[in-house]
Amino acid sequence: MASNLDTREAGRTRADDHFPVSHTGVGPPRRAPDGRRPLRIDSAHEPLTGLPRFPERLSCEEFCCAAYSVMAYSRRMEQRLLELFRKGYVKGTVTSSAGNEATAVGMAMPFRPGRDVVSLLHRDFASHLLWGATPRDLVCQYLANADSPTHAREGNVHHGDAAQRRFPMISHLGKMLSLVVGGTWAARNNGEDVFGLTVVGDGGSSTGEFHESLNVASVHNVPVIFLVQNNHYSFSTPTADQYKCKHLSDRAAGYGISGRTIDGLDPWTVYTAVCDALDAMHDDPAPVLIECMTLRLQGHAAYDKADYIPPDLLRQWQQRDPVSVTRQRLRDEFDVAERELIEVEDAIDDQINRIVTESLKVARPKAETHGWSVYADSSPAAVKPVKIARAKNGDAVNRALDFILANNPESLLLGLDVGTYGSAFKTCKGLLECYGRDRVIDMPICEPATIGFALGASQTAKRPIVEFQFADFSTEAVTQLGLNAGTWYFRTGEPAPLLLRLPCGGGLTMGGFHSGEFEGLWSRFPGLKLLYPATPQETFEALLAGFYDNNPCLIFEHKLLYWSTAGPIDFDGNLDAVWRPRRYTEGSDLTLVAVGAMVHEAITAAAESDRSIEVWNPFVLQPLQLAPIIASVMKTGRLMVVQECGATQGLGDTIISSIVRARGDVLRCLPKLVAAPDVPVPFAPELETHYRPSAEKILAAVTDMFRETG
Ligand SMILES: Cc1ncc(C[n+]2csc(CCOP(=O)(O)OP(=O)(O)O)c2C)c(N)n1
Ligand SMILES: [Mg+2]
Repeated sequence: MASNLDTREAGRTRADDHFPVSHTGVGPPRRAPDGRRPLRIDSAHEPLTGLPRFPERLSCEEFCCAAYSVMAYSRRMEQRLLELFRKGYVKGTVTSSAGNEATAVGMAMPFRPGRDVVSLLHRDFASHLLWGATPRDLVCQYLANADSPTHAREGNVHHGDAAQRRFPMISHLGKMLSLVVGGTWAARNNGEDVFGLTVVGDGGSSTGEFHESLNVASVHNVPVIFLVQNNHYSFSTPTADQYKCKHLSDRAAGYGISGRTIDGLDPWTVYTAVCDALDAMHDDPAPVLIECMTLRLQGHAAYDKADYIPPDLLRQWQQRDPVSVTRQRLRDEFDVAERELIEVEDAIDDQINRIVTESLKVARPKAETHGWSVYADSSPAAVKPVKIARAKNGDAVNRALDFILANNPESLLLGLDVGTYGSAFKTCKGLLECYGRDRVIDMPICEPATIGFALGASQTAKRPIVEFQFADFSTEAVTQLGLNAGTWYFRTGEPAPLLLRLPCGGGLTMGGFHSGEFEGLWSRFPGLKLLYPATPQETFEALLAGFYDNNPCLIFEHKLLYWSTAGPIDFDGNLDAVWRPRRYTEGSDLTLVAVGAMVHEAITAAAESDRSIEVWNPFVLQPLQLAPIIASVMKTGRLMVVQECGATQGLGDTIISSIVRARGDVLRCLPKLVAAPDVPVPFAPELETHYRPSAEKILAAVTDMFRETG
């Protein structure tokens, strides 16, 4: 699949793009033949990705020399970005790494870019350089110009290179941790010797997903370093208001893993701790928690003067500035001459000047020619035909999952109780026995981290399927699914093939927390596709089409239909043809549109009515495809939509307004929406029956419609 962010190829190999640290290119950057140290700028402009990585280790001198130039580069570049922000060239804001550079360099240096999996944070400018970003990329990203690596679709720190396993962060703290766990797990499951690094601040460590991700990584033995950058503040909130334990690394015990707190102001300490952790994880795959005590020498972001930090404390911190301290160490311990350091710093400044001057000349993005699609292409595909004489909806789910798992070794099924129990509604029965625990995986109760895990795995060559035990619990994962997975392709240019299964709907006396549908909620997120089948044939088709699509696809499976509706399955294998509305009856008086279990109520109503009613199911709820239904309305001149949920919760009003906006002129009367009242699904059967629309209520609405208009 070609990336839509094609600037990755454009202009990135030019010498100026590369970070100016030289080394001999083979082995550690020991002194070059001419006696120069690795911190010297080389006119050949070797990329930083050439530095020796795990399992090699640099000596303290080699490391400190290389580390200082990256730290100085980061500091100077960010100062420049702040200037550009104040002049209005940089958009958004700048969250300075000042005080965090030692940690950012020490933690990133041992890893292998393009192989290990990482997600970096907003104070990790130096780590991006070490992980393959070019300074020019980063400047263009901040300027949001036409060469921005995110095509100016995202700003400042929200960048990375998903294809190279450097997952771009979203703002929501804690949300990238589980992606690294999933990406690392998947790559290792594919036989790769891979590790993960994921970063969180002292503030971010209070999020639920910090806990969820550590727990999942521990349960599944995923060798990821969870690195906490504890800089004493979360925006204006000091750590005293953030947590009560002595060290955040103390929490490791709760996950049965090792944890330590180290001095994050000394790059060598961080480097050796990370190398030691990699050695340990190599022998015994398990996550490790490392808390680096760092500083934030400036406000949270460009707009923040940090006047809530006591001035004395800030002065003490400035004495410990890791860039100055490391510089001094080079002079004191390794006899680096002041002249040599100045030469390096001047060369850094020269390069930054050149890059900034050039980047300011880059064109602004053009809205007219911008590729606006939120969806990755899915090449037309066909699978072998399938015929099943008779199946219930629940069987159709089971057979479709079996088909997918049997024919796609990269597929895996995740969820609560999907393994041994065969899922709460038994739709996954027998799959564990056939495909094993590596492919049918019972997860801890953590919907957000499960979606994050699946999204990460989708970036390292898996095609995950996730079952929410009930659609109601999908609300737990709104950020991960709606904002992270849904926007993934738009932001990164990489597809995020995920199949999400949502057993939904009422009629089973399960009350407000186990009976919701939620297609209205999920339709609010661009980048997701929604399918709502109503028959075994449609269920089978929807699951296959959703699986083979390159985007996150949500399949609504009405629970009431699982074991109450039966029919044949005869699928010719044409996946493209699946994406269309379905018609059940032909008619000339009224177009009756229904989704989910309401399809069956609508079919019953049509059969009992003395009017000629054409019943349709849009089936594809996002992106809505209404052309055949509009054609039907042009024939009948009347439109009624039925949905099981409350009027403001579903897509009925959207369907009506889309049709009216397209061909309202053909309507002989006002369209009608038959929906539940706008209340939570009530529990008692008498109340729920009253709440849910039914064939009788549809018939009454049909009678009203014709009585009113003739
Ligand atoms: C879930 C969430 N809530 C609120 C914010 C707004 N926010 C952005 S950064 C930040 C402070 C983060 O502090 P910390 O995790 O300690 O990282 P630091 O900025 O100190 O490096 C906050 C509250 C957010 N990004 N995500
Ligand atoms: Mg902090």
